[in-house]
Amino acid sequence: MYKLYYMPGACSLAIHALLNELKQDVEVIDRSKVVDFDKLDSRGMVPILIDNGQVIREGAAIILYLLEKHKNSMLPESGLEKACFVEWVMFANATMHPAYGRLFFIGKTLADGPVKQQALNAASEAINSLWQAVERQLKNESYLFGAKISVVDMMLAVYAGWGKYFPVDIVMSEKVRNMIAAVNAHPAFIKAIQEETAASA
Ligand SMILES: N[C@@H](CCC(=O)N[C@@H](CS)C(=O)NCC(=O)O)C(=O)O
Repeated sequence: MYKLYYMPGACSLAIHALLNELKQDVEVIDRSKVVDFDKLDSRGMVPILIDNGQVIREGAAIILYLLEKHKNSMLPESGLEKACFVEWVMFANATMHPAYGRLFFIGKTLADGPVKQQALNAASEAINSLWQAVERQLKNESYLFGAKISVVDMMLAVYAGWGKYFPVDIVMSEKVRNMIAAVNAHPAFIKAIQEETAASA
């Protein structure tokens, strides 16, 4: 059985939902309940996946590891199709996630006032243009890669939930909002939230 270290509502939720989608057993462990979390050389962050005693860090690496290990219809076998899928995993993990990360950084480090608000606004404008890129990729489909959900949709839906913590206007088109709503109604995603809520109680 896998072990996954998580924080409620954090990016680790997408990996948890993916494990559920792949029908893999996982023990989820709330980082805040672990005294020696740093012994895992976590760099202070979740997600961390433990597979048979082996520690795997970095969300994108964990996702690609799981998709290569377990049969699924998300990861194309090779070539340009695979490159395109990996591009979007990286877009989510290394572009959209850090764009939201700037909101958290500003929120934590700047004193309340006009300078902080200006910085938050600039960060949210950058996020808005990334959601436009998501809209272009969606075309007229429900999810980024067509009618079937993929881990990229799940990652983006997790980050989309972070905007509410800040006094900013995050703008998403109806198509994007529908995709996020569909992820939030997806059984593997709902199950992951329920399991994390129970494990953190
Ligand atoms: N590049 C890392 C980023 C992970 C990351 O930023 N994790 C956040 C949660 S979304 C975290 O653990 N932050 C530590 C904290 O808030 O104390 C990855 O993809 O695994």
